[in-house]
Amino acid sequence: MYDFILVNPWIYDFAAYDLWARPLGLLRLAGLLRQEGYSVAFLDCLDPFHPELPRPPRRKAYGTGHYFRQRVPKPASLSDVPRHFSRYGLPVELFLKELLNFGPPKAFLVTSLMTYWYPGVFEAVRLIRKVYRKVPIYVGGIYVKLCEEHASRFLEDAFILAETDEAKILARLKEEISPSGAEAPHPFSAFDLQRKVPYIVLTTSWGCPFSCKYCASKILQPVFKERPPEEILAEIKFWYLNYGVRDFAFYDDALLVNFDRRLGPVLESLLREGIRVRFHTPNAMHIRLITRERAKLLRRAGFRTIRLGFETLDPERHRELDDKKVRAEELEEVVAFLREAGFSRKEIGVYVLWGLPHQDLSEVENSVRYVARVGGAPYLSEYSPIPGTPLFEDACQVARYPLEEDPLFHNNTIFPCLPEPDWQRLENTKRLARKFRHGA
Ligand code: B12
Ligand code: SF4
Repeated sequence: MYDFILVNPWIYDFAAYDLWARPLGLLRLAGLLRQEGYSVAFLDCLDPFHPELPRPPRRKAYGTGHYFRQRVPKPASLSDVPRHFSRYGLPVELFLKELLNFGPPKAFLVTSLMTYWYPGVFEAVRLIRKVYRKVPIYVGGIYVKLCEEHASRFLEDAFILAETDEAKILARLKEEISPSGAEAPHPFSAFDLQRKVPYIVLTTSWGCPFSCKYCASKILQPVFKERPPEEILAEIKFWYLNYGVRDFAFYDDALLVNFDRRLGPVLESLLREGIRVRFHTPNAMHIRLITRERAKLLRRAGFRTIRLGFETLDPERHRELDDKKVRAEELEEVVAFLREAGFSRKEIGVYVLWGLPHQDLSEVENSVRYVARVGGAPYLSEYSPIPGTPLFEDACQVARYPLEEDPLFHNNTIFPCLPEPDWQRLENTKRLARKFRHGA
């Protein structure tokens, strides 16, 4: 009997892609629990490598790729959105088979990510409860933290743990479940519980010193905390040497903050030791913190996917969003540093935020053109309203859905804050960004 089975639920959405998307919080907890002598198993609803999937999903560069998906009916409340809706991940029968194979544990730990992905969490809890009627189920993670009241209302069969501090989570679990005394294979996040390890995701810090009005960073991690460089280095080397991993994605909100005492020394050490890996930053980095020297070091150390948080060219919008991380004119210089260091346009993705309350599409298109003009690749990032953030109230006022009633309405794909979306015009703007990404 396992002490814990950790569950990564399905995604129900209009689109989903494995862009280095792993349940890092859950796999870190698994690693920490093993160090406390607990035996753990991992049931990954998003496993793209399950041998019994009806069709193996296509995998792409650097370990990214598609999930298996099955079309499901669109929620009635989203019927105005002209897109299909799918469940991404294992067919339900495979999930049940895995669940039975593992046998009942002392407890289940179910994670949650985007607020609007809660249907996958609910489905996992419902099925676990159907099979194992008495085993405690703990549910935590980002949706639970941001929408605790909603989770508590609908997940009556589970214990809701709206906590993001690892020490407090561990203390709570230790109070209730005693360890069987299993030996931990290593002290890092438990990626070895996956069927394959095509890449690793990690953070070097938690939280962010800035407070942009649309962002949940301060709610999830109120205090900015950093890991010692030696620990980060040891983690990268462990996966490189023992599992042959070459692709690493950082999940930090503030990867470059205090560069000279955290990321900088890690990269220098890797270079000194001849460790050749590729780094990716799907979560944006702070533009202002990239200097000419740092750009060169990032390149030499193997950074291949750069994403920069630019958001908009409009200084008034930056002020309104309390977004102090960048001024528009800083982008041009930093893209030049990166190009000089050897990054191609395609490798320098620049996020432009759209779908904000009261935002005109001409502002978005100007930003996209500007990014392309200075040599970057524009990536559109649709605004997702998040409860508890300062912008959420404005969002509620303009949204065409009751955002407070159902987190499904936070889905970025539906542009909830556009009172009357012109889907054709939105498509044209996407096309414009795509054209510039391909260097036109
Ligand atoms: C990495 C990341 C991504 C990855 C994918 C992540 C994944 N696994 O799928 C990528 C880059 C693809 C991505 C995309 C997007 N993201 Co994102 N992303 C993140 C980020 C930076 C890190 C998440 C993470 O792993 N954190 C680290 C781990 C350690 O923390 P954790 O999971 O919370 O776990 C802790 C606790 O919650 C707890 N815990 C976790 N599970 C469990 C289970 C139990 C039982 C218990 C007790 C505890 C527990 O333990 C951990 C202790 O440290 C967060 C911001 C953040 N700082 O968390 C945003 C965040 C989740 N993303 C967000 C947004 C807005 C988006 C996008 C909409 C951006 C855009 N406009 O394109 C897209 C949407 C993608 C889609 N398809 O819908 C928002 C949330 C939006 C929402 N409505 O929920 C966040 C919060 C960003 C923000 N700062 O506001 N994202
Ligand atoms: S800089 Fe990025 S992570 Fe930090 S508060 Fe602003 S949007 Fe959030």
